[in-house]
Amino acid sequence: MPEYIPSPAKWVADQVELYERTNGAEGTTLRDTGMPVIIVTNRGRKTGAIRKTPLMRVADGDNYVLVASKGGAPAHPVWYHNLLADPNVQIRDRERVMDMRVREVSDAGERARLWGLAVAAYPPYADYQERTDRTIPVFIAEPV
Ligand code: F42
Repeated sequence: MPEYIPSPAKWVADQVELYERTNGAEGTTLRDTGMPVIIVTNRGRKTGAIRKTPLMRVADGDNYVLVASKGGAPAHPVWYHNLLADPNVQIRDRERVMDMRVREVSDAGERARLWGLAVAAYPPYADYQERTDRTIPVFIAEPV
């Protein structure tokens, strides 16, 4: 069984720990914003290790929209490359853990619709996109 390597960012690793330990009863929002968070379990593309990445919860029916914003940083988050290498993930949404498959959204119309859902769920995404000239990647995660 591959090992789980926690995020080097303590606040992130701590949120994952609290979220999972309480089976989604606690740690389910972005700090005190009240905005819901999911956890995407993905496979490290170099280490093969289990990585757990909290993201804002953006639902599209039974699907989830995953936004590789990283606060508008100049480079994509590392998990972006993990998802491209292995699209099979698990998503925890509070007490529910679901096997999902992700694909990066490239169709302009689909991306515009999903970006609209993302910004509605978490308005700072719009500021993040302003902050960087990279196009923030969007994935759709669909139940397998
Ligand atoms: N990040 C977002 O991009 N979008 C969000 O909506 C979002 C919401 C959110 C809510 C709560 C919370 O606690 C965090 C949130 N984050 C959000 C932050 C998110 O969880 C990630 O921390 C952030 O996006 C950065 O992702 P990252 O994958 O770049 O993380 C870095 C810091 C990291 O973990 N680096 C590891 C390291 O050791 O430096 C390596 C991780 C890794 O996957 N390594 C791969 C492997 O093989 O194991 C190798 C990958 C490679 O190609 O090098």
